[in-house]
Amino acid sequence: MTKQKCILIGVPMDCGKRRQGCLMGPDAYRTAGLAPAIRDLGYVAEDRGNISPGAFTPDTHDGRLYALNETIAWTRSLKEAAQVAMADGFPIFMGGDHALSLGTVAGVAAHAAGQNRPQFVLWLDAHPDYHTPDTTDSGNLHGTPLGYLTGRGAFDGFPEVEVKVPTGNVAMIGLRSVDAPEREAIQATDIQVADMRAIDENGIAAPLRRFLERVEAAGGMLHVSLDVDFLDPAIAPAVGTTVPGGATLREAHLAMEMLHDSGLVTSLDLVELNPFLDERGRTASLMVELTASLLGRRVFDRPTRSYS
Ligand code: NNH
Ligand code: MN
Ligand code: MN
Ligand code: MN
Repeated sequence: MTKQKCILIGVPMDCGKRRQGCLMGPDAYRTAGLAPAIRDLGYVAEDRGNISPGAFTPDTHDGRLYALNETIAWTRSLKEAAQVAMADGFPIFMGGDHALSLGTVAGVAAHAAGQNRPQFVLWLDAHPDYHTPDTTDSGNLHGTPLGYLTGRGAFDGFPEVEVKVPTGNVAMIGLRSVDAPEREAIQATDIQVADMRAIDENGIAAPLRRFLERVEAAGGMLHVSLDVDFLDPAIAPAVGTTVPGGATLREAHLAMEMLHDSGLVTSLDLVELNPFLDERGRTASLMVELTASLLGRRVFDRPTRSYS
């Protein structure tokens, strides 16, 4: 990306699942020094404070879907905020759980359509989050954003997604916990998938490079949605849904470095950080380091200074 203004938006959204704590995420990122890390790289970093959901009828929590009304209210305000922020710079959404992407990506995609550019989405996550309200058995709406954004199934009460993200513009990297209805649905699409088995065999660079080439060829805008559980829980314990066997520290940094070098990334979600589950802030700090890599922090300019 060109050195532009980074706009930090706190999203203390915690209703996408039952386990609480993600509402502390935005302040954990501030405490871990996200804004100064960005400024060190030569950008302007503007923290716009925290967003709130619009008014909503309180949820009773006795339905199948958890906190449906609150999630819809967040989606409305986030979609609007994301669209506004896109016009001003490079938005970084400091979550908050992954349900926030229902709104952020909808807003970002609406902006891209206004620019006549296709929207691409990179989902870095242990999970595909490709459920619909009908297929989820947990009832946790953080498992549904990619279902919503691609126009899969009915999302009654949610704002209409005028600009859907085509499944062919989505890549999921890091998968290792996929529910049966998600697996079946994904296999029937052209979504690009690199599960952990593929990463073990071929590395993370190959599938990411392939995806970036497609974004570039299409003149697309690229939204990156980084779920803490993409990372191995040994290095990132502050998440409610730990799944062993995740990305290593170097796999994650390499992905971020390649994303920076591509110059294609136009918006970023940092999601699912639960500071209540962290160990001396190490996960929040790691997420700040990864964001710095995405924004261009590096040891040397390529090619590597090497004696070989
Ligand atoms: N697929 C599961 C569900 O729908 C888990 C989703 N949890 C996540 N997604 N953390 O990233 O409940
Ligand atoms: Mn997720
Ligand atoms: Mn996940
Ligand atoms: Mn499930």
